[in-house]
Parts: sequence; structure tokens; C-alpha cells
Amino acid sequence: MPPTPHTIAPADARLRVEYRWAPLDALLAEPGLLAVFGFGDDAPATHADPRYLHVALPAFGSAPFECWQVGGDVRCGRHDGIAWSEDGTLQFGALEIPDDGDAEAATRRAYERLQAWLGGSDYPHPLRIWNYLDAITDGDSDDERYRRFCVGRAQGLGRDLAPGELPAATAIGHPLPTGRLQLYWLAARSAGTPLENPRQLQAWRYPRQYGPQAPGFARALLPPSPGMPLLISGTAAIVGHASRHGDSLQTQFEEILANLDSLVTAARTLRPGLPPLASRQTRLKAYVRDAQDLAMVDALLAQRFPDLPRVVLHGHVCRRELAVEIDGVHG
Ligand code: 3EB
Repeated sequence: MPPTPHTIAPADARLRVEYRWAPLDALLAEPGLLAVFGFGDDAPATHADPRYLHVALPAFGSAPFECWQVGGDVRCGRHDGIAWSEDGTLQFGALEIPDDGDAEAATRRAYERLQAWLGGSDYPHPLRIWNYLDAITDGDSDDERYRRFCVGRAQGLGRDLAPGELPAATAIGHPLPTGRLQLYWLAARSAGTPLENPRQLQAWRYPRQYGPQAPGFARALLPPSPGMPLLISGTAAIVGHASRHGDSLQTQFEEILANLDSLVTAARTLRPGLPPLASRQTRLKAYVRDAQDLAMVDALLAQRFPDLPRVVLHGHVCRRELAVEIDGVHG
């Protein structure tokens, strides 16, 4: 008999992330499909199944679908604007909030919704959150939209999260306006372990020069179950708290790889079974600020990780001088 969701212990949570070229309906028909993401203009904008989410960031070439495969039976639905699915150990969720230009207000509303939703669910621990917003670096100094986003996020949550409860995260800007803030997440019944990167200052300790509210995220999240990969936050060419190599995309790329390597090395001290970076179990997704640089980032990834499928998207990193950011899963 197939297991029913509630007979699965949280420690048995399983997640595999795959990049796949297949018809969307075929992917949705597979057992254990928790969520599937389509990127860019070639992907369907909507689907009746709440487990499908369209990310509007333009893709380089023909992007595969990203599939989240889990171990239990999947249930799904929509509630009050939130699309959700769950298997008894893990929950996927997504919501979108209109953004008329006040990034702080839109983000506050989105995080109030998220907070209320998680608080009332069996999956109270957000492990990983993606945020996609318009014009992320528009506005000057403390009026910059990313800084207002950081303020709205902390206000929506009602407080600064303690270091031990920070999720891994990505925050990226749409190159063209969409008029909405998109948030999606992976939450779990059991908390994981937030990880920091020895090469980078903890983002929640960034000095005042980066805005009135330090960003509330961890560099990575080691999930509670060994059947799940390391969840890696958006990683840019930042060392300490300073952006590096503002004049060279290629050198930024190398710095990001050094950051990823150091993060995975830190994770391996906690979970020695994790392979080194860029094993067959690494899935990376790159966000590139300038459309003209997409091909170069795709080529750099192909050269460094010839065996790995990849997703390369046109999206703005939240500091103007940063040309590229990479997130992903590992192990
Ligand atoms: C950085 O390291 C780059 O505010 O949620 C990366 C990942 C970044 C997540 C966030 C921001 C966020 O500061 C920016």
C-alpha cells in the first residue's frame, strides 16, 4: 500500500530537484511531483494545477522545467490566493501580491500572508524562500526598492528572525515590470540548520551602509533530513560585506564559485556524506543582470560544470555593481 502523507516521519523527508525537458502535463502526472517551475516567455504562463508556477524572468535558450520530487503522496490546492502542495513532510507554496511601486508595502503584505499561512499550517518552518520583484535597484540610497523590500520583509514577519530560524533565500529583480511581487517557498514540519559562509559576513549583520534593515536570510539551509539536498541561497561576488570585481563579470563568476565551494565545505563538516561542489547532485541556477551577458554566463557554467544541467535567467541582482548571482541545491 502506498504510504499516506501522515505516516511519514519528518526525518524521512525526501527532495530531489531536477531540470527536465518534458511536456508539462507529463511532469505533473508523475508520482511524488511536489512542484514544477517554468521560466521565461516559452513556458506556460498559468496552469490549472496549483503545483505549476511560472517565473517570468526571461530564460537564456530553451530552459528546462525545474521539478521538485518528494517521497510521499502529494496533495495540493489553492486557498485565498496561495497555491500549495504537501506530502506530509514538506510543503511548497506560492503567492503573488500587486506591487504599484511601494516595494515596502507590497513586501510587508506578502510576508504577513506568508507568516499567517505558515503559522496555521502543519509546516511551520520555511527552509527556502524565493522573492522576485520589479526594478529591484531603482531608487537611491535608503529609498532603493531592495532596501524597502528588506524593511517590508522584517515588518511583515513582525520581527527580526533569530539566526537559528533564518531560511535560505533569493531576492532578484525582474528586468521588465510585472506589477507584482512573487514569493514562493519550501517549508517543512521540522526545522533545518541555517548555515553561514566563512568568506562572507552574515547578511543579517551587514553594516548600516547597506540599508536600515539588514537582510534576514542565511547563506544556506541544511534540511532536517539526510534525504534532502543543501539549499543554497542566492550567492554573489560578495566577500565580507563588500561587492568585488565590479568591472569584470568573469571574475565575479570565479568569486561566486569560491563562495559556493566554501559554503559546501562548511556544510560537509556537519554532513560528511555530502559530496564536494559540482558533483552530479548539484543543480545551479544563474541570474544575469545584462541580457548581453547571458551567453557568457551560460558558457562559463558549461565549461566549469559540463555534466550539469543549468538554468540561466535574465534577472537583476540587488546591488547594481553585481552582474551575476547563483543559487541552487547540492547533494
Ligand atoms: C547578498 O549576498 C546578495 O535579501 O533575501 C542574496 C540572497 C541576496 C538573498 C535576500 C539577498 C537575499 O547580499 C543578495
